[in-house]
Amino acid sequence: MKTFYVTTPLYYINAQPHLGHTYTTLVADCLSRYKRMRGYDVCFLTGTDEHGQNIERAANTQGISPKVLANQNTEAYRRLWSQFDVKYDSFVRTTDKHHYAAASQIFKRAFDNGFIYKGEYAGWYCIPCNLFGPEADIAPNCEVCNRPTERVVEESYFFKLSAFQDRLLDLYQKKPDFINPSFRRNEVINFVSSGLRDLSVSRTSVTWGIPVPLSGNHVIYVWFDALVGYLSGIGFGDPKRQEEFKKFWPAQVHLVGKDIIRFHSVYWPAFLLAAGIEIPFKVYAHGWWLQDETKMSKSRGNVVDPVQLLDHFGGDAIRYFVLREIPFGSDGNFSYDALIQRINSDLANDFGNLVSRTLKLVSKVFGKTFPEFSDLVITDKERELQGQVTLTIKSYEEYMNKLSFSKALEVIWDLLSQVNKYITDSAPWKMIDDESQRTNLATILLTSTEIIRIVTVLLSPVLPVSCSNVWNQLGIQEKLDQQRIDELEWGNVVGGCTLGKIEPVFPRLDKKSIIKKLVGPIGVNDGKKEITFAEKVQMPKDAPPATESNSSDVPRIKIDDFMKIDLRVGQVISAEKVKGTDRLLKLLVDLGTENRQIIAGIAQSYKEDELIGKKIVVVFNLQPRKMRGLDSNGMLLAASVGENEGPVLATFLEEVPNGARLK
Ligand code: ME8
Repeated sequence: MKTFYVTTPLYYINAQPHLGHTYTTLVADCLSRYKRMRGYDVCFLTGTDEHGQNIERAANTQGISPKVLANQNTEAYRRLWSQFDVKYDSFVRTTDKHHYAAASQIFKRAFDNGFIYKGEYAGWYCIPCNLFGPEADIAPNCEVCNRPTERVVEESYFFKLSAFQDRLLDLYQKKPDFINPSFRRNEVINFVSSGLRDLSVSRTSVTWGIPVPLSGNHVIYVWFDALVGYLSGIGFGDPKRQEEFKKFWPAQVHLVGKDIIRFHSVYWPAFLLAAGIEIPFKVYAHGWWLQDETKMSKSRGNVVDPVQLLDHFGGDAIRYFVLREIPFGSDGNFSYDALIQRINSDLANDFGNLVSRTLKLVSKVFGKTFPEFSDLVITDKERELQGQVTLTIKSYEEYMNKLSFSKALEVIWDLLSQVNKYITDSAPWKMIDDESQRTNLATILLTSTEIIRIVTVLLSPVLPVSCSNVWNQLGIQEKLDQQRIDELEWGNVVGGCTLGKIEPVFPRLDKKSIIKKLVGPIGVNDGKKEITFAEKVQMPKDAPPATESNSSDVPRIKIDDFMKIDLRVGQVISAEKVKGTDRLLKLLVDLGTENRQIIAGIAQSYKEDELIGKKIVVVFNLQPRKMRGLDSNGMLLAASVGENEGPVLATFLEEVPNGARLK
């Protein structure tokens, strides 16, 4: 049996999963269901990346151990995948015991083969992305997330990435299919051609990680650790699972977002080559889901919450939307308008309505059981549709094999539109009472039902729950997930089957009422552009003049400068006096995606109890600093109103979600 091994990234657990993570996982689920239906022995791996400084810090702030935090947060991912009916075969956590063994082994192999040496790292580091920054005198912002990097000077093991430049270029040359989509290949080739620096692959200032097998006080660099998850998740490092590893490695495809293509197409093959392990066949980097044209990400606070999408629209509709709406590989803007439009038009009208009007007519004319007709009148119209079905299956497979999900769905919808037209043109409902039209009527209904059967099989990787519902309505005894797409062909399969309960598969949504419900929990407006902070908080007409200086004296900054400051809504969870000071309070603030400790000089104006629950404005991307020996991670905004008065906190007149960005 042919095998197929597909992976998603192992997601960081420092925040809740959002639509972006959900997207990659849904794609992997759809692809692996499709491959199973093509007869492959599939392994679909997902998991969580649980080590690193950001987790260590978040746990410290919350006063719990990193492992406890990891246990809590990895559950959010598992729960979400089960709610979306995602059927993965392996879920790897980088804190799994056998993963420790695997990562140590790969590190040791690379060392023994002469590709790891000891040195000192002095440079910049982005803690949330676990990415080293370029050489610079002042802290550069991270090239991936644009947040400020931090200075790191410490002893480190280095991986001789520079030794792999030629072998990597040779790989891209000999296996042009390794990096996908093809336009990403050139980016990677340019990066590698411009010269590779050796990579620091251990840290001494972090303790939450896998110990370097050669030295007690180093832990393995998080990316080295996490990438090995693709091996440990299928048994590498576990003597009892060697067969499984041999069966599935090398992976057919690593699905990733374009943000992490370099790690997968440069570092990962180099690590594998250094350890003497075969490299995967393909890395596919898809585009980003955007909100207001910027990447949806926890750090920007503009994420769409998949749990709320599930509550309002159901898993299948979301699966269909994300796969259909943007071509795999490109970026796309998320909008509720587009989502509701797809549900109502494609799912409820074109597919759902075809199923219910066909099956209702069948049951009205023939009762519960499809007759086994032998004397259908096949005309040119039916022959044309049969030909169309054959072509659709072929194109669908071609597109699915290329991971062009949107195109694969488009060809199915072309077929649906033809069969809908066929029914409308033939008007079978006019034939119900005319005995002389019985055979014609049967031909039309069986043709339509047959196409529904085939489309249901083709759509089942994308719409597993709804297709299984349609399958039950068709009353076919064989199981849907045992259907083989490559064996699908036209035939009177439904003859003799007894219909199940006929009910709408995709009820239409009332846009107005759904938007009304969404305004509350998800915080959207009616599909128009988001209301900006400036529009929301208008200055009253009789506002006093600015006290600091006249507006003409104040040097102006450009909007780009302002946009560098990331302001977020926070909510105070706890507050206590910093010992030995009159002015400072130690606050724990909920920022939606994380809780942070902030030391603020507001004790003169506010008692601790008064602050609990208060919504405030936090400078989110300020470098953490120490105040009176305590970590302060962010800053509150407050107005200074006079020399003898304490500061007045900026807050909100209306309810705002924690973590919302101010702009
Ligand atoms: O990078 N649009 O984890 P991560 C589309 N732990 N996809 C998105 C997205 C968006 N706006 N935002 C995130 C890591 N994703 C590492 C991976 S692998 C060995 C280690 C998806 O939690 C996309 O797949 O930051 C992206 O590459 C991944 O989530 C990043 O997840």
